[in-house]
Amino acid sequence: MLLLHHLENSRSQRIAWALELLGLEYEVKTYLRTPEQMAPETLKRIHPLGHAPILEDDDVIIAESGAILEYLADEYDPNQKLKPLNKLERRDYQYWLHFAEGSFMPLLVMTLLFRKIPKQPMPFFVRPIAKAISGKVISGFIEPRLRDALNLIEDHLSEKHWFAGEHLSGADMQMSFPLLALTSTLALYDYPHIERWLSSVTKDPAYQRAVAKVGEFQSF
Ligand SMILES: N[C@@H](CCC(=O)N[C@@H](CS)C(=O)NCC(=O)O)C(=O)O
Repeated sequence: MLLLHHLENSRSQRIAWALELLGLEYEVKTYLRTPEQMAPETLKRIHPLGHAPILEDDDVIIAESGAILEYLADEYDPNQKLKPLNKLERRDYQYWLHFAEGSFMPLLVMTLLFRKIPKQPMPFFVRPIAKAISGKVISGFIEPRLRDALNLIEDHLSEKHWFAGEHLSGADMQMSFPLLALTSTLALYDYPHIERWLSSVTKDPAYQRAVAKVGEFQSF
């Protein structure tokens, strides 16, 4: 039996999308975030890091969304719904599958953390300094890299309908979380191909079924 350990408002949505696309039967166990927005300690009983998503397949436990997508593609994808169809698609599939968590998500997580720093409790005279340092890191380090990443994605999607080519794949699932998360804080008007791709994502029937089951991502 497939069991998706799902943390509310999180990356686990992409795994529900994959499970729906493959037409698999699965159950969802939903965990609520703590007041600090962390995963609850109970998730550590399933995997030592206690991060979502985690997929349980009888006695197999898999963490890391990219690894889960690869597992589903290896074990449950005889009709190549998640997998790339040819060698060329495979190159793009692998690149974007890894880029999503390896290069893109760290920029979003850093932005979130540096935005939070000046809001933490601290002596009043330290706050302007914390604000200035955080602002400098965001504008000097993170934002230029984020722009480069968005330009790279926009260029790619100006030539391909989906990340791996002309058909939906696990690479789109991996890229969906950071791009959906970004739309909650940044208008993507300057990136019409990313907007077009996001609209294809949200219209996908399997995506809609997944959202109906595990909820829509709210904000980052
Ligand atoms: N690279 C991992 C990241 C896992 C991760 O950080 N998940 C977040 C949810 S979006 C989480 O569990 N956060 C709660 C916490 O860190 O306490 C993946 O793609 O699965």
